[in-house]
Amino acid sequence: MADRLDSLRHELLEAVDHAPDLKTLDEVRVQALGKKGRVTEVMKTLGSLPAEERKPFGQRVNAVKAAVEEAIAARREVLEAAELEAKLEAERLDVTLPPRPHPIGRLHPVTQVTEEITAIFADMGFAVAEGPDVDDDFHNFTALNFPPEHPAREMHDTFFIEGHPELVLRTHTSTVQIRTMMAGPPPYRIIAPGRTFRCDSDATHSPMFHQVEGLVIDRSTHMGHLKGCLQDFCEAFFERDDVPLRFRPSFFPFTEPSAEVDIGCRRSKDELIIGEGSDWMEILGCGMVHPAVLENVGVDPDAWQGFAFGLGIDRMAMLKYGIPDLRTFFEADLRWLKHYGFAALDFPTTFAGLAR
Ligand code: 2U9
Repeated sequence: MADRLDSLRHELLEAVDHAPDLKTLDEVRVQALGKKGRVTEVMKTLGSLPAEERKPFGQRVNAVKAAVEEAIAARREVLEAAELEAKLEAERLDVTLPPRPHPIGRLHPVTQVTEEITAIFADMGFAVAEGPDVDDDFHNFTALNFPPEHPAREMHDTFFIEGHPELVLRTHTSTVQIRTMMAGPPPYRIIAPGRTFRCDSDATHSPMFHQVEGLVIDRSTHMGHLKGCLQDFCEAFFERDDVPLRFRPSFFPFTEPSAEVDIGCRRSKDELIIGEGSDWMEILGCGMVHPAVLENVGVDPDAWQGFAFGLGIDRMAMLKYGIPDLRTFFEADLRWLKHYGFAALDFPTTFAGLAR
């Protein structure tokens, strides 16, 4: 009997050590230790032995069982490591490979135009700043000099967060300028591109849309700098010299004086040409930052001044690339994206061309 037990132990340990993979190892485990396994079967013979032999024999069978269990655990560790190694080897990714010559993915026009606008302002020395889509009443309204009863604060214009009456989906990216100014001392020269939200939906309004806003604050920046900056921007963006711009007086709570900017254009039956002709079209808003706003963020309005502007990215994309319906922007239609999308990896630069 003792010999049989020794050879069983030897046989089982051999099988464990030679199991080529985890599946075979598990089969060996079942054959050895399962309900009808070899060790289990030997254990069942215990009852038929004379009483004095039961204890020592039982101890020896248990020792075989423990040795097999230990060998299985050790072998499992080795096999698991080998399987992981093989998997890593098979799924190896060379991130230094060049891109496919004809990538099928396209950039959404909103992404393209955001990158174009960013490239132009980056060349003028603006940094890009970002902030959260969900912000509070203070950053979205109060700090920007909106009076408490201002209609923009109403339920039908602004999305509020259920259960959090002080939180809103930002209605403009001006929240980012407020955060930037509160985070450190002037001067500031930033643009803030990003998603914005207003309770409005028709052919020309989407409840989610995109804006770029800009802010320049230093000791002596004036309205002339604002006009020059926006003139240069429009010429770079529409890729032509001498675009006619018209500044019309307007009103925003956060700027004083404020202006809306029209660009010269020609409207014919089924065409719109930007940058020439005798018609006008509104493209952006701007003004000198209201002293009350500077005060609200702890910047001394007697020492610092400057301008801000805002424009709608979606609308700029429609104008520049002749996309007729805003609603198609967010339908995630692959045929639309194939038609209006842009090649990835062709980064817009002001020297090599914005869109290719
Ligand atoms: C601070 C101070 C002033 C940002 C400005 C506009 C004018 C403007 C609209 C353009 C089209 C929004 O997307 S749109 O509907 N924006 O007309 N935005 S001045 O002024 C600021 C911003 C931040 C601290």
